[in-house]
Amino acid sequence: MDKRIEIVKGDITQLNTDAIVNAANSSLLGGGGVDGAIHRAAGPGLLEECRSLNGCRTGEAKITKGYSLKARHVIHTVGPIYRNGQDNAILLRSCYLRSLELAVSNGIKSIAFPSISTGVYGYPLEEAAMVALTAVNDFLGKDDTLEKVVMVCFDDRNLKVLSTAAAGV
Ligand code: AR6
Repeated sequence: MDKRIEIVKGDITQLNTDAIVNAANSSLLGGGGVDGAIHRAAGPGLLEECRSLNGCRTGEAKITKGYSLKARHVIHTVGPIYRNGQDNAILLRSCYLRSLELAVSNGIKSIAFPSISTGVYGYPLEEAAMVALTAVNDFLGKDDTLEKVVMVCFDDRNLKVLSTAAAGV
């Protein structure tokens, strides 16, 4: 696995990477989980800017400023709602790749991701961890501008699953 990938336990709203990624919904107008936490920590300016973006499709990403966050930018991506018979992995991989592309095109050097889709959207954590790490690792294999990609785990189980998956990437 690329040495620029770090797996940490914590609250993504507290990180001081150049950008943090939000696991949003297609409205981009806020919600629960990490989305709610990011909007609360960033303050009302974030929602105001999000209103001007006209939403975001599943698997795509949009960038805003970070407002009261330590991070200068928030990259909002919309993970798939996990369903049988849907290309869940392709959509989830796309969230990571589109977010990293946006980061690079905006001169961002460090970025932090939550475990997209693994909360309300029901993506099994083990499967999601493998998709996430593989996508980030593949991207970094072709990029020499990003300096750090932090995979933020909110709880012990998430940390254990991601660490185990990392051993196989
Ligand atoms: N820092 C890091 N990770 C967190 C934090 C935090 N502060 N809070 C939660 N997590 P979820 P989804 C983890 O449900 O499944 C929202 O309502 C959490 O433990 O936030 O992509 C949106 O508006 C889990 O591992 O996002 C959408 O409607 C991970 O973040 C919908 O939920 C993702 O859980 C998106 O669902």
